[in-house]
Amino acid sequence: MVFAKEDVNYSLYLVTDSTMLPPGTTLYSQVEAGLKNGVTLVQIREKDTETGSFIEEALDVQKICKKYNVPLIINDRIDVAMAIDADGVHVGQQDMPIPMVRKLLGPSKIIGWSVGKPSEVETLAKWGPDMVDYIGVGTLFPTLTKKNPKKSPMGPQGAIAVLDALEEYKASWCRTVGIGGLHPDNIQRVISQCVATNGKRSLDGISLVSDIMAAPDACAATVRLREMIDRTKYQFVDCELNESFPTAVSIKSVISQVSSNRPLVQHVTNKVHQNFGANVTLALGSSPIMSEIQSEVSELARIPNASLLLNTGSVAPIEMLKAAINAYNEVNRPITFDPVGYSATETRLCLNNNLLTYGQFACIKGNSSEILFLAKLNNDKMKGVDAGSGKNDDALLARATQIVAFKYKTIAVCTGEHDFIADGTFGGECKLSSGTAGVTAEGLPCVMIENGSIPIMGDITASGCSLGSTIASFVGGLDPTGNLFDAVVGAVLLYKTAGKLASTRCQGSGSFHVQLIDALYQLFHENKPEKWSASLKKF
Ligand code: 3NM
Ligand code: MG
Repeated sequence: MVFAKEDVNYSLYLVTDSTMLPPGTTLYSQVEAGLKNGVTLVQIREKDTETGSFIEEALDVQKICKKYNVPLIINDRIDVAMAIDADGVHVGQQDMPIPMVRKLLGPSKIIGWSVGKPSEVETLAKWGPDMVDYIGVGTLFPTLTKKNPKKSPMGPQGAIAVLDALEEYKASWCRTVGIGGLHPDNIQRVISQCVATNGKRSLDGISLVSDIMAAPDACAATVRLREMIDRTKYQFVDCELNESFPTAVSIKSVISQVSSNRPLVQHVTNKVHQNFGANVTLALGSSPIMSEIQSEVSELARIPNASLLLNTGSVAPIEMLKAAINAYNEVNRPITFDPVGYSATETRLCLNNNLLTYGQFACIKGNSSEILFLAKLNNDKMKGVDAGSGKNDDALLARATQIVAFKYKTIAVCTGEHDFIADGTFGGECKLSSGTAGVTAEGLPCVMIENGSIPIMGDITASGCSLGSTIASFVGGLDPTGNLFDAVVGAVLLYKTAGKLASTRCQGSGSFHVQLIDALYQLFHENKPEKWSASLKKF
């Protein structure tokens, strides 16, 4: 095959294994099913096959690859690769040294190397651009495919370290594929999270064995993978920081948009919040729907101005939550995420982390303890800083909010005595899969709402959760050109002002409940943010 090495498409790289074929399939039928549906590169990997049979098999696979104009790589066996004139080889750390492989194969063949740590990148960088063309970065997750694993799973953080090393050692020529335990339930997060810290490179592709080779329907499996990879494709966006801060005028405009767009706010939330959250949503001219039915999430997400509130105090099954995230992300409708009790138990930590890596959120809202945990600032510095304590370290909370905004490319909200809101979306431009050039967390716009605490808020149920309903209404009601930061800041300001107003009008916690809804209704319909008591300070 004649092809230019730099044109090789690494996006979906199939590695074969003839020991896991389901009944009724052959190595060839599985490879062809893959090629027909979007596999862009094939590697024959046979660990227990005699040379003669290996060559026969390789020649047959080569014919299929040629039909689809896709390069064929041979694992480990340089002799086999040379004998059949394959397009390249892939070798591991314990196999033939790369300079020898290159000498045998010549300059035009593709050479791939298995890499698990930054020091190996340093080595390949020293060799320069004529040696290694791509690396298999792994093992990412546990896998049963590799019979004698020598490495333990590195996770996305390990892959990021390898990508950072490629940047550090300036190995710009070297392409990358992730490998090991990759399946549809983790591929999106792998693609979107495995990005060098400077935002300048991501994985060039996904490499896998069992998800296609062991699939009873390899066509369907490949279509699914292809669609997922194309949808999550990383783009390097040289984001410019948007320095415009919300004002009474911009918030007024948000409220007008919400009024005329009347968003549908799907709540997946805890039982205690359901009724109050529905009433808060109605007070804001929006329609609540409290649905946890997995089969209808796609339809709901497609309703004009749909918005999803995911509050993980809920008991909805994880599959439903993932389906909902997927459905809203797919049509680019906003999700407000409220990781209730983020790290209170192992179960919640695991659930919330799983969801956080699964999709893109317009807003992540938490109390100070949740946000500090999310920002991983929950060490000694955190002592004395929790949702209830009066004296919070403003600088620390602002920093944590910025880190969460940056890390998840979202609008992060940290509630407490003072509220902090940071914009990690670069004016709504930046997607999870986008790079952020030289911008760091500290550089993100951040505001503080100084209104003092409203103690009676803590005496009713679901007051924090209903701020989530308010944010979800506002982000759902925005026009397509509307500004997310304005919407979230507007929602928090409105909620705080309403809380203050209600606390002066009520006679106790029972009437506070009622007064809060009245105040939200009144302030929303009056739409005079210039008069609100809660005020904004740039941080
Ligand atoms: N190499 P599956 S992991 C062939 O870490 C291979 O270098 C790995 O199989 C490495 O997609 C692996 O079925 C097996 O998990 C990947
Ligand atoms: Mg090997």
